[in-house]
Amino acid sequence: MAIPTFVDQVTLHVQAGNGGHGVASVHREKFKPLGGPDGGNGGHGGDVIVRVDPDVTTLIDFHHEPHRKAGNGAPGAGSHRNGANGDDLVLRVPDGTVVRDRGGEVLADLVGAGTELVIAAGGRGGLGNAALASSKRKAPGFALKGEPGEERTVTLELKVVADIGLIGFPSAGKSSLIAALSRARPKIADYPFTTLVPNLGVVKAGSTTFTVADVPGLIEGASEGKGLGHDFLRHVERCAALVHVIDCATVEPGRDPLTDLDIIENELARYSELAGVDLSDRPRLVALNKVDVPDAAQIAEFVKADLEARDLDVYEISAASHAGLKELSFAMAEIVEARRAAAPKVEATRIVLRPPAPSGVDQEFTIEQRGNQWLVRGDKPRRWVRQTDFTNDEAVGFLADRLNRLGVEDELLARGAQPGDDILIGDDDDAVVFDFDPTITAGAEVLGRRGEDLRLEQNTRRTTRERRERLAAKRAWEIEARAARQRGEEPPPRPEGLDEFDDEDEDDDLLEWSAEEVYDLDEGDRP
Ligand SMILES: Nc1nc2c(ncn2[C@@H]2O[C@H](COP(=O)(O)OP(=O)(O)OP(=O)(O)O)[C@@H](O)[C@H]2O)c(=O)[nH]1
Ligand SMILES: [Mg+2]
Repeated sequence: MAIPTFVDQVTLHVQAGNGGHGVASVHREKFKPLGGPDGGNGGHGGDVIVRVDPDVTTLIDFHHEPHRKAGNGAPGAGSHRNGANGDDLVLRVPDGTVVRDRGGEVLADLVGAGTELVIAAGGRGGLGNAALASSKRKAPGFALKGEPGEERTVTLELKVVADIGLIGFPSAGKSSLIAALSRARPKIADYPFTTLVPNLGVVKAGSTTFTVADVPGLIEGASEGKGLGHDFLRHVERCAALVHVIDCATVEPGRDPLTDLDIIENELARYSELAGVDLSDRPRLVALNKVDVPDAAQIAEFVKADLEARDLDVYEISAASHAGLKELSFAMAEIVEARRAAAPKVEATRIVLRPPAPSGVDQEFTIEQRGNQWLVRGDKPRRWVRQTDFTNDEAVGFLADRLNRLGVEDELLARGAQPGDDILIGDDDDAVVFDFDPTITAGAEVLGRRGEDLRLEQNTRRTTRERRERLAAKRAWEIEARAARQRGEEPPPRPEGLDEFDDEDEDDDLLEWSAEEVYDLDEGDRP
């Protein structure tokens, strides 16, 4: 088969850029041995984006090059130097491209110039130790790793957004007609099914420019798979009008213009039914072709009145001699103009679509029990694990702290996880396994050593999260009380349960990583 001029479906493998690693570095200067952390952040990886470009009419580039990758973020460096962000990769696609995921689910139907979809998001760059420093931890000895960019396999499908569709029997002259009307140069031959994939042509009539699609020929029973079937009719689903190209010169038995028209209409009706799209409301034009052949001219003359009696707009044409083409193309233009005038005006805004997060859950994390294994899933836990350099204890401690703040440990305890259970975090295939080693006791019977009952102890120890919450509540109350006293008013009563603050509650280490710090890092804000 010749190189297809029109590729309408292609599988594309994309890889977004990886985030650059943050770096742990300490400023060095003569006579100043410990100058503080100065490790810069890694750059973000580039996204892979598909964007509608009206100048692109085929997906053929992706057919030739189905693997695409965006740029990686550069790693950070010492002296507060941040790595450069990776370049986004913008893939230009034709108007009307439908993007599906591997499972066939539609991610986006890209219509309108500039509409774009991020099909694979770049990995975030890791923070360097300078950005991780806080008032309490002045010199972190670790940095966060850059996250890997998303990898995705999608299919791109193009429904030709043609204004006019040419339909008819094989060899009726559809390709000859589009060649006569436009600069399209499809294969033309005197055997059936010359056209295997649709051709698009751009036609100008007066001041109107529009596109015409020439699709393969239809025969009786196409809806049952005869000939080339009828699936290619999806390319004319969005057409403003359909043009019946009818061969008036055929000598095949059982063929005549009226029968041909009925058969094609019947196949269109079957397609409408099976595909769930109504084509019956599309205006029809009839082009009686090959009138340069004397017999054909006679037949055309003869059936014209019958067709017009059916309220059809009929044109006697010859794709060979170009007779009647001007009238036909102006009739097409008129329908196209009417449809454009009726269509709601599309704002030229750039629409940016993002596929939903793969997990699709609202909660920050979910926990699933499998025997004495616990699977923790969620975007944040997964990302945090990827950012962690497991060869560095401090980095692992930072991860544990972040997970605690999110409430993972509390939830595990509440669900009955026992010390020593396996905690799996991340995706099924590359989860990281931890031993459950809770820092606290929520239920004494869970953690009390033999011979002890922690419930009897006066200071029931609280989880780190609870302690932080209590501390925050106390601080809020203190501020309010002070303000009230300044106004000369009675301070509000101490909140319930906060009457005895013990040493544990006042533990300054609680503020080592303040919640704001940890979460702000997470929103991608760079200091
Ligand atoms: N005499 C004459 N022959 C024509 C005319 N239009 C097309 N033909 C011939 O009819 C044959 C079929 O033409 P195509 O344009 O390939 O027909 P098609 O409808 O695209 O056919 P498929 O692609 O097979 O569905 C070719 O041999 C053309 O030269 C015409 O106006 N006059
Ligand atoms: Mg053809």
